[in-house]
Amino acid sequence: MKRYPTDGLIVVLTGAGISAESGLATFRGAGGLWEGHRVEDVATPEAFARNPALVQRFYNLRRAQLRDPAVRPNAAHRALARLEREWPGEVLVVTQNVDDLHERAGTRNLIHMHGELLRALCLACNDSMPWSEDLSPEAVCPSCGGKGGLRPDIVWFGEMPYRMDEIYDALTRCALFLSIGTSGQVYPAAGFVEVVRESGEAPTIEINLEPSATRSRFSEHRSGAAGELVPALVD
Ligand code: BV8
Repeated sequence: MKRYPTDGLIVVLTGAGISAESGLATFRGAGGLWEGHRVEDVATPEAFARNPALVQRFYNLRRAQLRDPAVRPNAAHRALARLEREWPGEVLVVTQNVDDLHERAGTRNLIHMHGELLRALCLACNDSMPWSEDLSPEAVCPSCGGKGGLRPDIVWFGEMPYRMDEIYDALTRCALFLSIGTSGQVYPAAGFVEVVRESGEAPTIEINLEPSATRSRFSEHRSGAAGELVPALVD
């Protein structure tokens, strides 16, 4: 980060591409399909109401993947954790991802704006709790005495992402904005670069295998694998 002589706030947005080299499938890599279903058709409250077993299976399979010892943080996750340790200013990672690879790499200042695969939400009392096993329609909430069923604590399409006030506050204050491994197709995350541009002169850098849908809004684009380009940038 020698090229950026500042100790200001760095905001880093990450998407599924940063976890691809850890073996986790991206959304659009498989053409946005899972077992023939469009993700946008499975990751919705309507899909869960219509066919809870299908939606639970979608997340149980992905949760089980996280338990696979072969799925580990990669060099990009580790470089961001090092940046947080070594940067003189604050570093905030805002991830669209629901995996726990940033935490396992050592990142502390982290917002999961789309929720977390390893947490469940009670349909009755709205309590969120750690949950690493399979979720079934029969699972009941321990907080409200079994009155409510449990859903994945995931932000579905049509639902409000988490901690948006904190995210927008950081975007308007940041001295540098990095976007890593996202196709820029899902809002409001895809609009974050605009918030930064409207707030001042902070450089905005996109690191992605290919130009994203919002590439033209970034001051710089670096094409390539996050596992190579993020450590190189942090150095
Ligand atoms: C909301 C949890 C309002 C689920 C997810 C029409 C136009 C514009 C917007 C909308 C519209 N209709 C509806 C909307 C809004 C909608 C939206 O944006 N839809 C899109 C599809 C058009 N958004 C919402 O509904 C959001 N909520 O707007 O609420 C509101 C207001 C008031 C009150 C209530 C509500 C909620 C969106 C959140 C949905 N949940 N995730 C789950 O994970 O199962 S989104 C899902 O997509 C994931 O979180 C994923 O991370 C995210 C974005 O995808 P990416 O991360 O970018 O992944 P993708 O595969 O697309 O791209 C990966 C990239 O990495 C690729 O470019 C690839 O080239 C690159 N790559 C691959 N390998 C590597 C790499 N790069 C570097 N290195 C590598 N090795």
